[in-house]
Amino acid sequence: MDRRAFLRSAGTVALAAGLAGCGEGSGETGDYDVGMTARKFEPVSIEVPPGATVVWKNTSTHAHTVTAYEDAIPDDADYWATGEFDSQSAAESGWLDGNDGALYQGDTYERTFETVGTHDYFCIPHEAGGMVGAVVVSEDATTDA
Ligand SMILES: [Cu+2]
Repeated sequence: MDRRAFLRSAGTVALAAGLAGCGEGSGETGDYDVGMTARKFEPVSIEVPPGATVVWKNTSTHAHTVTAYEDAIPDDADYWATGEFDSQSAAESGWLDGNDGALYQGDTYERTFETVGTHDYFCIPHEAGGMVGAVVVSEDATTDA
């Protein structure tokens, strides 16, 4: 099988799996909370109650990261990022070294948020293009993620 035929059949499998996933009742927003277009998190900001798990999904064909701003998360919150890095500088180095922490098309990342406050984050390769987002953890949040 040549590469193109392989990609075509792989795409078909992915699509079939996606359709099979529909209707299994994981909520009104489908199987994720925050999608990623070519250059943007969608929605940019999401508000959740403490203890909620937020699921990101790369809904584009571009590689992205979900990387917390070390200085823009609550002081008592643990650092978080795709690739499970423990600091922003480690995440940025990992990306430069070999795209560590990348989410490719269809990949998901999830994180449970316990600490009330605003957790700002960005996508390493697209930060300059404005690909940033926020998880706002609030006791007043009415919708569970
Ligand atoms: Cu990106």
